[in-house]
Amino acid sequence: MVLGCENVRLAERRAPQVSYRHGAPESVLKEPGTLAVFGFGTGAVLSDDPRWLRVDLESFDAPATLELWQVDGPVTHGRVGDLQWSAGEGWLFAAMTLNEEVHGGPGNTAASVYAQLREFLATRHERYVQRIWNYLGDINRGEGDIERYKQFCEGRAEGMGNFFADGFPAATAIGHHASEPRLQVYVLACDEPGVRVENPRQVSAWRYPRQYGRTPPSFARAMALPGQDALAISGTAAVVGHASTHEDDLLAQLDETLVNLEALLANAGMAAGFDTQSPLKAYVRHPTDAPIVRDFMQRRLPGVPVLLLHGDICRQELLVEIDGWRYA
Ligand code: 3EB
Repeated sequence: MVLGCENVRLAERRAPQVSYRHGAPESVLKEPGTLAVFGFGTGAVLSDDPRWLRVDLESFDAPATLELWQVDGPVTHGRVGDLQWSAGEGWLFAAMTLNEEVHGGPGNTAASVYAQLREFLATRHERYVQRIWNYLGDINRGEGDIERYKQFCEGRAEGMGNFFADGFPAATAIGHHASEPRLQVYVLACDEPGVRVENPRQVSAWRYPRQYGRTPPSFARAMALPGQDALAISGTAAVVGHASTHEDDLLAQLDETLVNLEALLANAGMAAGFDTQSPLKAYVRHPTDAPIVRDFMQRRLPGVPVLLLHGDICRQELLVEIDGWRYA
């Protein structure tokens, strides 16, 4: 008997497919292989499904866009305390949304979220965190070391403990404008480690000098996912070396950000450019800048799916930040 392809199929790792779509969350959640579905802002529905997350950032897009993470097999899901999770094909989604009023400010809340995530991950095969998103309110409030972002960085590092001793995952940290002071953190993890990628144009965040806070930010610039078929790109802004560039110049910041993104792709050994399979997010500080950012992205990255979100970047002088995915 000749073995068919299905009999000799190699257990090859495939990254979750990330895409944007218009539609009803309930129908997307019914599709096989749906690991996670994200809605954005107050207009998004609430659902008890642990795979559904309403993100505290408003979208500039109408009609509202959903973000989907899909894997090639069955998905299980559940809740543990304040944590929601789903898993399938070696991949894991987990999310926590905690109210800072209950947990004592951005630092303590971050420490609590990260400690709980770490404890949960220790119970799972999928304990290799690839990518983390952090959304907190009023991210730039407070001067110097007490700026809320810097408090968050301290609490995050404390909550992480030595869990990321081998290196930090890729990440994004953005300020939201929700009425409640919620900290939202969600992760993509896998049962195999990925490969961290830094940007040769930028000082690694964990080596930022003292002026950016007592505890430098804990993230890698990107992560090549296990299977090497996708790059998860961290929040990327107009930072060169460790310094912000082009203060108050939106278009120059966008140009510099694209140069940074291309440098990351090159350093990951990937071909240049983004395409219809590379969903990106652009976080825009001032709503009045949104049409300019949309126009820039359409001109410079034609055909690339871009979700425009209202979010504050963690340095006051930065007006825009981009993150996303690039498939090989
Ligand atoms: C920067 O390059 C911009 O604290 O997790 C980007 C991505 C930024 C992630 C984080 C912060 C974080 O430093 C800020």
